[in-house]
Amino acid sequence: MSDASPPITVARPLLPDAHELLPYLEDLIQRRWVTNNGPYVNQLESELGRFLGTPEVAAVTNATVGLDLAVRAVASDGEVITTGYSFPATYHVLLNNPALRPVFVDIDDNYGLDPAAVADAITPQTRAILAVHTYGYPVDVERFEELGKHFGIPVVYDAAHTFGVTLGGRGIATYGDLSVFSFHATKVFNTLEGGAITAGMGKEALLERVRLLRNFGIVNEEEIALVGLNGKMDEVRAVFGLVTLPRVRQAIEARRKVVDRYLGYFAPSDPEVVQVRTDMYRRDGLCLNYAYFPVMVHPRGGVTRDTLYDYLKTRGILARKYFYPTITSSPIYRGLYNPERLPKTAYATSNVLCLPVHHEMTETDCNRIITAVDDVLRGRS
Ligand code: T4K
Repeated sequence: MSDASPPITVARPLLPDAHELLPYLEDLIQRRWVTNNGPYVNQLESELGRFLGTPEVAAVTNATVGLDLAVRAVASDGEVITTGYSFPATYHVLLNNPALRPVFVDIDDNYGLDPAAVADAITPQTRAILAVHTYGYPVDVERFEELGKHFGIPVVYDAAHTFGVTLGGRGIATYGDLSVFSFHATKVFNTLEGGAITAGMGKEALLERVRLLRNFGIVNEEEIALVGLNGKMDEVRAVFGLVTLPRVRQAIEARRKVVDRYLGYFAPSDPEVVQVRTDMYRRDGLCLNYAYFPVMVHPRGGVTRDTLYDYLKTRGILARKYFYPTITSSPIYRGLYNPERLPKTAYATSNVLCLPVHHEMTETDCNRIITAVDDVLRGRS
């Protein structure tokens, strides 16, 4: 494949055809109701509830604001135990709230918050746990449920990557106290920018608090109950979501084919050199959405993540160093954590590369990527 081939990006938005949008846009323009809990947002919330297997959903303007709202709904001050191995949105929400103190603990082998490390970090000041289902791989939700119950601490999931993931037939949205999904253009399901918050089983009342916080804390024309902010989704983005949602299962199936091709190449490789979480794809009862395909490139194999990234780029393959930079690699976070406690976070920050996965990728694209990776790993680059 020549370098003149079009670049393959790490992600690509799932978009409707323009003609599908027009009747909705004409309707909302005629109606003159374009935001503030409009009918299309309400409809999208109902349809998302059915898709995610949860009774209620609160749509938000993006997942970053959604995380802020979810954390505010469960914790007004004190410590929040979280991960530094994530997109900055996760921990910036905590760092931007002067009443909260993030306590960073390490990740496990699946890149998620390690429940044992969380248990060790719980103190009388702990007010919440904020865990991320990184790359769409669920964290150990059973163990977090036990911890939450035992210590009386709410568990919030950053579910930005896990749209449509199920465990034993149960939607990932139904675990913990609250979950926050991202509908950014690069995600499995998108509304250009956007997101949603769901409540865990038996925690539905929390969503009322979230809805209040999402609308500045205003109850009605006479009453403000909470110091909230503006987290609302508008009608245009809701329309994009409504038209796109019926296509998501097909898009996930297209992603699965890409990942199967990657696994065909990577699964037999030496995990001392290059490692993928093949176990995740074979786990009984776990239905993934194939959001990302992280590859750990162990530098002891003679190749580094960065040399692989650079070479792929020369071949028009735009893999991404998700997640780099993180708290362990950026000087601005110095003093906020103990580096000795985060060895896996630091290692993953330096050595993980996410290969492109999206619904428009063809078999030819996959072969082009696998050939380029193989060139690097076999020293032919
Ligand atoms: N929690 C976690 C764990 C997250 O990963 C994220 C966001 C959040 C919370 C916060 O969610 P939001 O507040 O965003 O809802 C992207 C996304 O902007 C970000 O949403 C996402 N995670 C993160 C992992 O990736 P960048 O800076 O890498 O995106 P960018 O612009 O480089 O796009 C990546 C590729 O996607 C491009 O090379 C091409 C393709 N693309 C992108 C856009 C925007 C398109 O084809 N079309 C597009 O419109 O952050």
